[in-house]
Amino acid sequence: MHSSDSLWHETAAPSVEPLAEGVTLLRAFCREEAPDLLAAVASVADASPFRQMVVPSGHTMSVAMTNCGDLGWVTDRTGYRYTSLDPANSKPWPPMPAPLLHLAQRAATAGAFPGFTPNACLINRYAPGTRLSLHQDKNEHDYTHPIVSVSLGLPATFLLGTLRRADTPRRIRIEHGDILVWGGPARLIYHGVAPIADGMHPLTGPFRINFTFRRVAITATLT
Ligand code: MD3
Ligand code: FE
Repeated sequence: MHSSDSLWHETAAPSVEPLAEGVTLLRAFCREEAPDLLAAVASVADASPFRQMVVPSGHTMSVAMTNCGDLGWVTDRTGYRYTSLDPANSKPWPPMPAPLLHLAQRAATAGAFPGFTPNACLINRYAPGTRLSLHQDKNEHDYTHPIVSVSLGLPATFLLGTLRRADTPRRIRIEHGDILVWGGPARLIYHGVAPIADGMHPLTGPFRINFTFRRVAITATLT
């Protein structure tokens, strides 16, 4: 028994774990730079605050979202799409902060997708009890590029499905500083996030923050 075993998740060394063809889990990849990343998120949210969006059915998402980069993902009663303007203030989404962009590029390279140039970053904020139901990410209209997903704050159970919605997803525990890289044959798999457990994190308080970096085809943009 090591004296710090009860704190292993705070101290475990970074590792690279292939989860499926095209899916790589980079554990603890950005734990050291997390405070800088969270400061960058705060500056984005200053200009484009987190908001709960409405999906076409009329339901309001439990997860609060904002975006940075040239394009941002939005939903309302009329559908899902990418926009260059934040509908809440009619201004361009804030630029992608350099620490976020550079992290996405280093992670993509570590996940075997070198040369990744994201033009969109969706930022999700989960409070305890919130979840993201099983879905595919199809609004990018170009599936040759990977998606890089960065998780900070409260832990989550990630639902890793297959190309068929009906298949029971694997449950993967994701912690502060972990990064998932998805591409190639995995780009269109179904995925989601189970309801977040109650908790408090020293850096994020009662939240999990997730960034997903994407390369959106310019033809996918409506406004
Ligand atoms: C696999 N976000 O924003 S990130 C999303 O933790 C989203 O906030 C979740 O799903 C979150 O759309 C999961 C991991 C992820 C993101 C996109 C994917 C996995 C993916 C696209 C295709 C396959
Ligand atoms: Fe998704």
